[in-house]
Amino acid sequence: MKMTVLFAAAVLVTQQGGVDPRPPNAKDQKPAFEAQTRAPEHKTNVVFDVVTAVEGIEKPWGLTFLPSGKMLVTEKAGRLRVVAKDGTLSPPVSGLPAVDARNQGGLLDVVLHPQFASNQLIYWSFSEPHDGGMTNTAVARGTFVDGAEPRVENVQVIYHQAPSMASTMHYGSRLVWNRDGTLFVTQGERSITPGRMQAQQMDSLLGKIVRINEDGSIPKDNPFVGKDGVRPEIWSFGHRNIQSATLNPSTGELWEVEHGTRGGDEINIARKGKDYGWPTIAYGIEYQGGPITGGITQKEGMEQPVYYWDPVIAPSGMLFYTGDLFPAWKGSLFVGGLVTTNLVRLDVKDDRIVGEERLLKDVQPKPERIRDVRQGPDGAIYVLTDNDKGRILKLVPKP
Ligand SMILES: [Ca+2]
Repeated sequence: MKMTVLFAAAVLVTQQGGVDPRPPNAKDQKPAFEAQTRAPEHKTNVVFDVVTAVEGIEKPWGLTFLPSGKMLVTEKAGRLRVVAKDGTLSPPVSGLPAVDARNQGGLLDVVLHPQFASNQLIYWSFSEPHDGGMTNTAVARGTFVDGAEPRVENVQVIYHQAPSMASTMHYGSRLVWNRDGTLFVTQGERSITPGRMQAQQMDSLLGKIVRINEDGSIPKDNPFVGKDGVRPEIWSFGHRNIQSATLNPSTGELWEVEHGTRGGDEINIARKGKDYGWPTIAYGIEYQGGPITGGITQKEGMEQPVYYWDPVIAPSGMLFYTGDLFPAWKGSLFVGGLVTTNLVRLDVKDDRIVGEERLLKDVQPKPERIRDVRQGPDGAIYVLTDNDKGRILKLVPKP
């Protein structure tokens, strides 16, 4: 009996391919093109050490590097902290507006302005509280003042996702600077059905990636500027919940990974004015089982994901590696896995995924959900773990 089960499992893995031995949730769905899912496993066999750079950070969410060699790290509960080179955490940076930290909400991403060295501006995203438990994703900026009691000054909330919803889920959000100096804000559709149904509705900012200027104004060359009934902030639409995004350094395009339901996490290249399909088309099935919307995965006029996972990884954090410390990983795309508690490495060729590898599978103590992944100025890979006593792990080559 045991032999039979093992044999059956082995056959299944062979048929399905890819790194994940689990069967798909949507057994009858077919990818739109070869290797759109379950790309062949590609082990790079890079030998590296995992160093705990910092520990004791409560539910860290976003991480960025200051020119001084220090780091800024957000804690979901609403605290921003400065991490000294020796790993000590500052008191919370004062001056940030309140967040609604229920459920998936809180203080989320943090980035420096491209000219931070001269203007000391930092930007962060968060879930903004309103009366009656209504919330929305928002983006603020402020002048960062370091010191024994660090603070932000001249704080302005430059973007509010609208409408606010009575939901504590699917806020997105990552902040990514475009090469032209505009800022992409990736968002979610707030999970509840009335939110989900707005992801392709153009008078709503739910389920959209928006593109704004550094002061929150609208770039004149946004795709829907001047169109009646369409929010001019919109860059792309039909998204579910995007917690991973970065520019592809070789093309300058915005890559993102969004959470699907059971079996629909997907990588997209978010292009100007395009419709990414949610909730009309989707891979996977509903959480409670059964088809999503009409149960279709393709439709004319809607973009196909570059890649999808069924079962899901629950993605958060994203990085194209460009450093010199790991030559074998140059050009690799890294994505954090919350559910899979590992770091996903992908081989990218001509805007397609051609190989997959799972790293950090053996990091103790388990489980260590991966919330963010960044490249440090030293070329090391930094990983945030999503725990009450979260850590910043640093991947360095073994000496
Ligand atoms: Ca999609």
